[in-house]
Amino acid sequence: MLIKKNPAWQLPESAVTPEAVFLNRRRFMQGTIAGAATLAMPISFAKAAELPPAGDLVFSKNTRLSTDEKETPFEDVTSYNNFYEFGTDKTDPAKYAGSLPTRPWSIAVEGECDKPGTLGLEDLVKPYALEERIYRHRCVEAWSMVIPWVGFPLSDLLKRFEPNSRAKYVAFETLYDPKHMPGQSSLFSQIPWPYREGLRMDEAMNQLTLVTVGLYGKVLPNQNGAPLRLVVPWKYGFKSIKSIVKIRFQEKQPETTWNTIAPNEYGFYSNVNPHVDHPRWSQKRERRLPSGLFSPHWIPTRMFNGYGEYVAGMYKGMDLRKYF
Ligand SMILES: Nc1nc2c(c(=O)[nH]1)N[C@H]1C(S)=C(S)[C@@H](COP(=O)(O)O)O[C@H]1N2
Ligand SMILES: [Mo]
Repeated sequence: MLIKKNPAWQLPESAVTPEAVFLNRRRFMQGTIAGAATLAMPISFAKAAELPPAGDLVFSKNTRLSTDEKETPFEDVTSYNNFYEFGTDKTDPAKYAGSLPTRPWSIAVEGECDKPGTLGLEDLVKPYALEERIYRHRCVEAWSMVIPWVGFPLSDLLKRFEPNSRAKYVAFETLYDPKHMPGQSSLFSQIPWPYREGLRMDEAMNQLTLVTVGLYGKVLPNQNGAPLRLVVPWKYGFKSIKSIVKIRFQEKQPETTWNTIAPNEYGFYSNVNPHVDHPRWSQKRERRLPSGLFSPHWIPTRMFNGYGEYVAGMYKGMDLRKYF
């Protein structure tokens, strides 16, 4: 079984304390405060997640798993989006996602597990202390951002449903709501809704894989996948599925949206890989946002988006050209 009780990498509970309460009011303090003061706090103060419909979140910073690269401004992160349920233009999600009702919201967890069930958003999120992780985000279209996400490890959530030994993959589905998602009712849409994604079990349990409920210290804006989305930072952005309503453990590799539409262009794995080009463009470099006509800000793309030390081991012996 892939599930360990107390993996060594887990944030110590002592790092999750009411310190977070004031950490959250502190975009001005860039350093880390974790350390002596935090360690002295009793673990009983560990804060369960509270998820208001909007506004500030309470969290601690995971500096170990955060990059110190310059963050992409909030404005770009929330106005240059891919969320085809709301249209295919980068500006469509910010224009149209605002009216999506994200409360009440429930998530069904089913398939190869001993404790399946459907939970309301609040119950699903409540047991977990939130942490901030500043990750690189690399879209398959060759642009990238640096985003301070707020969330908790997917592994912690999945364990709770007690996946069985046949659970080799995890499948995810986005909400289907054509009334509020104009892209789903569009006659021009080529996408078989709902949007679907999937991970191999070890990828889902990897410490980097984050269930995300916020960014820049605030509740996730709708255009970024409210109320709850995945962030898988070593894979192309389309693996980071938004506005999730269903999670299913399964023995077979899940069918995923982009792989189904164009299997020769978008693989199931879709690990960021500068050595395997997209059939229509190079993946050797990326435009780091903010990026302008006169300062496009091209930078080299890194294997596994720079997260190789955490993830390369999962692909040992695999031909990453074949399993792209
Ligand atoms: N449901 C759904 N999830 C999705 C998408 C989408 O169209 N629908 N787009 C993906 C793509 S291509 C990217 S790059 C990221 C963008 O996330 P962001 O807008 O928060 O930067 O979301 C991913 N998740
Ligand atoms: Mo993307």
